[in-house]
Amino acid sequence: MIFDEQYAEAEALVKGKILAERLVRSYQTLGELTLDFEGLDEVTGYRRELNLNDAVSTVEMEAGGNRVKRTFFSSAPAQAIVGLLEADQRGVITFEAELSRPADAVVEIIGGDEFLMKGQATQEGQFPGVHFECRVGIFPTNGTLTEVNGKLRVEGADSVLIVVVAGTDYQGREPADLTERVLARVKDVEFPQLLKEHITDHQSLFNRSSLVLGRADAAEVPTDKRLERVAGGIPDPHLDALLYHYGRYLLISSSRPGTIPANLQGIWNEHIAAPWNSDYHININIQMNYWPAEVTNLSSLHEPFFDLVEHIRVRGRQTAREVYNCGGFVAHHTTDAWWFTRPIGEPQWGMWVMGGAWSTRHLWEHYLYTGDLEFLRSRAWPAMKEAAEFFLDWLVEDPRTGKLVSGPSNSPENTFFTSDGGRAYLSMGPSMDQQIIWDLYTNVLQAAETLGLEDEFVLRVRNSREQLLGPQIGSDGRILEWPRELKEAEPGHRHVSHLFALHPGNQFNFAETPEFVEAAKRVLESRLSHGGGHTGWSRAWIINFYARLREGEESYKHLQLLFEKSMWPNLFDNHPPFQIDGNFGATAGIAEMLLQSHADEVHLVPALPAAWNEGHFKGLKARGGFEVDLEWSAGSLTSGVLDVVPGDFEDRRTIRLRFPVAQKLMSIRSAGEEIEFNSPEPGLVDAEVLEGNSYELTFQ
Ligand code: FUC
Repeated sequence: MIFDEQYAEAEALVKGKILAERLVRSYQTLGELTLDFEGLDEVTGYRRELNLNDAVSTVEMEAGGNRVKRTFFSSAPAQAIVGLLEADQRGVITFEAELSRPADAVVEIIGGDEFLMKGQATQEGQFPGVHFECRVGIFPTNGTLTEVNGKLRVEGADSVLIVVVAGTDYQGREPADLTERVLARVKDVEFPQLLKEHITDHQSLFNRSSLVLGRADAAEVPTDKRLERVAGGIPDPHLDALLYHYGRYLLISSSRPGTIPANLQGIWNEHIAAPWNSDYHININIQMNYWPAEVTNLSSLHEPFFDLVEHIRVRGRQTAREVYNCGGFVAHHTTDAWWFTRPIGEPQWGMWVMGGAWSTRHLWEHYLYTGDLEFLRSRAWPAMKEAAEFFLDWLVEDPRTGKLVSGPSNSPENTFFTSDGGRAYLSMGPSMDQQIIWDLYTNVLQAAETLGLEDEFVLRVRNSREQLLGPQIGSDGRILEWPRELKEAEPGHRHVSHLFALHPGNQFNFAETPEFVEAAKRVLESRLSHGGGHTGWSRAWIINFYARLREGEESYKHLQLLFEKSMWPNLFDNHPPFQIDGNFGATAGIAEMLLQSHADEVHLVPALPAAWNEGHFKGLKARGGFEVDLEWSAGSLTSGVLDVVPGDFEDRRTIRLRFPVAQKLMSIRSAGEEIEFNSPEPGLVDAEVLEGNSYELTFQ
């Protein structure tokens, strides 16, 4: 029907025969702990801080002649949220504590100093979900602790330790056992010890990379004021670097191995029925969450996303068979902690079979950065192979051209006008599908070569890739979003799906496909001139696109617009509402402006804006097993360090370095010895380097 332009009929059929009802179960907040203080009527010198180096939050103020301090942190080693309330005089801390939840919970006080909350999550009384349990210990030093109307009242304490622990029976865990054990252990450890363990753990990840821009004293100004200034056109490079570090802090705090991945709100969802269920949208959002993982040196935090891919493979295999009679596995535009893979909702978003395939590229990227052959063999390859198997069955020949196309499918959430003036979503061969499949096939072929595999499957992938409908450029010089030139109903749409091949893919690149790079730029100009980039994550993607186009000033402009239009005063990204993908996307974008490695070369400062004229970074990762530190001044590189990190790459590897053409690489030294290198053209150097060695670079 779609080949015959019977769009409305095709959509009705898809709705009636393919799309299921909404299946998503909301990720919910656990509850709320309220501390209602007395003696704080007149407060001066209020200061609230989140220290990213320590991952410790403090509040300080003067109240009633006292200096009051509250310290809170969420500790991975202790598996608890720990707080300490202090004052500089003894016996002055008085407050009432209450633990509550809007639904599905019972709270009691046990042992005189502990809240115990128990319940089972539901969605308005239906769909019983996990059982949960939360314990909050209130442990004052001196003073009194009494129970008043279901609250705990602390009076005249010197200091108070607060410990929050929680657990659920998700995946067969035992919440009661867990919370009791954790709380008993934590309350016997001294606060300084808990703090030290927490900081050591956090810094083992956080300190792997750093970025210094602007002046440190900029941080004296409160963040809300800094945002106002940026909105008023005054750049604050130190804030740009802060956003980089904040994204890493957020990933460290929401995505540890063994947990489920960071969702639409990371873990910071405050609702029972959250916007978009605080779920796992796999039509860009979760991928964006994990864009910074490898490049900013937090590879291990990528794990929960790999686990998600393994989970959706199980049900996705069944979906592929039952819904489409295809092999392999398939997942659609969204999933949740129960890993459903069926197409749901409306054709505009639901009829899209690419969610699983796009996710598998993250496993491949992990290999490219780490060189972990065992990971490639045992985890990445099976997932990529199974994703590709689906498309070998799914693709059909376009009767007009003989090309293989994917469909019926949407170009995520965008609409086009049909020739009779109607609106439609579904086409055969929307560009994003074609690009994701090309990307998957290409990665599969490279992985097969690396693993020395050559069989019937590899041959079929190679042939299918040959026959795949490729990118097309329209009469106005833009990459087409759909398989034929169709007028967009929303020309400023937030998804810029047809530029997947520019970023995060690499099918469009300066060396091999300059005409597509140029046509991609036209797409961005058009989208933006119609109001594109209006959601936080969309803006963050644009920062990345312009970085790939090597246009630092444009990337920077959109970074500033992100601050201006799409950010809360605590620097949470605002879709609106709060949605964390824009934070992670911005962190990745900043990294992409400073270092790229998607085109078989390590490109130093590919998109450095004038506002970042002075600066240095440490610990950014490049594909092929490299770690890079760089320093620049007056907009020119001065020096750097290239570490050739251990992995299963070749011990002796050739690296191609690209840097601004106006500059010259003067020397590469390892252990004081000069290394010879070739410079095929200005701004390009080829050198042979050895695994395990560290190389100092000097520029002029
Ligand atoms: C995608 C986007 C929306 C939103 C939702 C959670 O579908 O189109 O803007 O971010 O995910």
